[in-house]
Amino acid sequence: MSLFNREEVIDQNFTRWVVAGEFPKAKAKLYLSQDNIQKTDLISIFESQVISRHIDIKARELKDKGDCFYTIGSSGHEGNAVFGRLFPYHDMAFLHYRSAPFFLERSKQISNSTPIYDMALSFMASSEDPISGGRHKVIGSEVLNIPPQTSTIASHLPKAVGTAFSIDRARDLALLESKLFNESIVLCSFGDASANHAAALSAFNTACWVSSQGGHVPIVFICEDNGTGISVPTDGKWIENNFSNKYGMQYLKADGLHLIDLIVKTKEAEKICRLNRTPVFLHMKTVRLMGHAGSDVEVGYRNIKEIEKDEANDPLIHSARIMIENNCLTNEEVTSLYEQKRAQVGHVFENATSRPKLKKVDEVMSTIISNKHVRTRPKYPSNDSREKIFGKEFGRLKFPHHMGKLINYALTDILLQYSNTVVFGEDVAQKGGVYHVTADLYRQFGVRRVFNSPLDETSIIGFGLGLGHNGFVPIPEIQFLAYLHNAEDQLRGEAATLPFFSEGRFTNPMVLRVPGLAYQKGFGGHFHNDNSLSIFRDIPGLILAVPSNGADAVKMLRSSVSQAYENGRIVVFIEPIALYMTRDLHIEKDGKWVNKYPDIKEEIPLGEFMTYGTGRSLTIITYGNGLYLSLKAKKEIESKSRKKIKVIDLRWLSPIDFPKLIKAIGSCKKILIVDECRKTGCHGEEIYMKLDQFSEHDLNIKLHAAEDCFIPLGVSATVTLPSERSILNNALGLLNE
Ligand SMILES: Cc1ncc(C[n+]2csc(CCOP(=O)(O)OP(=O)(O)O)c2C)c(N)n1
Repeated sequence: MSLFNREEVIDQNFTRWVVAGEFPKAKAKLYLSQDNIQKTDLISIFESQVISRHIDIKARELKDKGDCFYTIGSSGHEGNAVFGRLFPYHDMAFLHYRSAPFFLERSKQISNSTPIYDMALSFMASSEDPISGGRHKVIGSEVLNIPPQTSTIASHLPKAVGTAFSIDRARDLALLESKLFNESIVLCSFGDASANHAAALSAFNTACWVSSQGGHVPIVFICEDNGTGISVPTDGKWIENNFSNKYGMQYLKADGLHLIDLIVKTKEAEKICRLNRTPVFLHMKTVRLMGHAGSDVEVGYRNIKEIEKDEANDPLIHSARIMIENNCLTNEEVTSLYEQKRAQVGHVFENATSRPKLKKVDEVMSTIISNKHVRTRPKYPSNDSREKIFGKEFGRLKFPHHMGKLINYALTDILLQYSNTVVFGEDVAQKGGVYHVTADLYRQFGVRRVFNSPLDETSIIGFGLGLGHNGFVPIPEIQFLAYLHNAEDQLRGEAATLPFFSEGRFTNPMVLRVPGLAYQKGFGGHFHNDNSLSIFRDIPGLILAVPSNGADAVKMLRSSVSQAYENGRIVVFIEPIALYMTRDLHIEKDGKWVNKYPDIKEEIPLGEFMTYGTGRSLTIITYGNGLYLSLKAKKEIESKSRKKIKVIDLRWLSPIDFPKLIKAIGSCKKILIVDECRKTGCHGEEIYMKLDQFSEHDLNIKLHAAEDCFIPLGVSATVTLPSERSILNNALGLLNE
């Protein structure tokens, strides 16, 4: 037997010890009579544990042959089969990657399930894999209420909290779109090392924060503590010391090697959580067998004695002992079951090796934007109901207003039309947001629809994702663009990948409002004037909206919500702060930057841009503040050059319809891209590159973007940015070439 081939050692130990009746001692003597546990429960759980073990062994064998691609196993974590048995499948489960036993056991709750084959297809990355369609080895299932998770640790915790919160909120609002039952709870499992992660701490904190204020967050956090994170040990008492006294969350400890203890503690955790609707932390102590994952060689960092000690505490051997002690199975029946399941798994996995894979670019990419649950949007609200909700403001809709006010009106109509929308974020409720864009919404719609979040961006986006899992269309706000970076993994790692890895079975409908960009007058400073959108440039499937004026903002916000509602899309809606209160364009009191509130049916479809002017000497392509400044400069450019130009406002930075853009440029050969964001990584770079590549004409393109610098304070705040003057100079330069 090889020092490196621990699966063979573990496999042989099992049969040898069961035949010889040599079992490790239990920490506590517990019997079936405890808590009315049924033999059928134990046998079923044990069977799932055995199947999971054989899946690990077989997957490794197939990986060596090159048939199987990703083998992060569940060995040592077989205790989680208990959770699969005890929690009904309508409790949504956000799972740790070592949850095969859970999945196998939960599958038994529904008829006609084929979990071994489903998992085999996933291991083999076959296009027939019923969850990811061959895109990743994930544990997930729509019917079992298990959103698929890849292996970014802890990133699923914030959204699990959001889903937990959504359950009672959906009940209180009588939400028709709600997917979970009123009595449902949420499960969320993770490893001991993952419990240190900022995303995890954010989730625990938010769950407790909400709960301590009387809010309902029915979630069982399950920490599967195997004492190590890859090669870094977790101190034996760390998890208990850290979480046993957390305000707002009850802590329970269970022995992951002892099915009966685990069943008793799990039932207790479930009862507390389901009845009290409060968070519970269930700490399952266990071991990790066969190293971390496929290529990991545990002897490289762990003493062989320690490895053997864990192997002697194999949960399967403990479970076998419990089966025999409680007259559920005899020694022979245990070994016979073990071999039967080996044969079954072997057969199913071998069959799956020949199943088709994704081979073409289009096939792989077809699920980036996908949604299997298309909805038809609700009817427009009646004028009577609008009048009621707007109150005295209703009569003022016909007057011109600045962008901040118009977005506020649009949010009112949206909350009225879509009863599953909620607005939340830092200071958005009573205060109405830093810039009053959410003013009055709290009063109009109440705390259940408009609420303040804890000061934690990860939780805000995570909450949004979680609410989306249960029928809501969340409209969260990140207070300033710079702070989105604190939470960007929730967008790029979690939200954007979900339809891709689930073939649209799960989506993240959401409109994330983000006030941002620079040019705030008399108020510089980096964090309130962040001028970089590059984070959004490379996230496949994300919609990025940047309106430049109030009327556009209203119409684009409506399209954004309908994209989220009908198509399950994630939209990031950037609101240029500097233009919130802007009223005039050329001279004081010209009122050229205020608009009347657009008719309730008006929208701007995705990708549709706006052209100002018809000149062909020069085209300025821009967006946001860049449009405002370019239009300011346009008159002087035309009078100084005696040539006519046009200015294109992109409005949507993702997607950009390049064929249409090239058509709009027409025969014009000189292009000035005005991008208010930092040169490196700005959208202007992409526009430059694609125009150059796709246009049939030989274009003379210039990118005029902000310097690669942060925004300083006070009067220096605009020094590094494109200005009316610099746009004028660049335009004249191009026109004179
Ligand atoms: C955010 C993130 N950082 C690092 C990793 C790499 N990584 C994968 S698993 C793992 C250890 C996790 O340990 P633990 O949470 O204890 O779970 P276990 O694997 O022991 O079950 C690490 C560091 C990751 N997947 N995600």
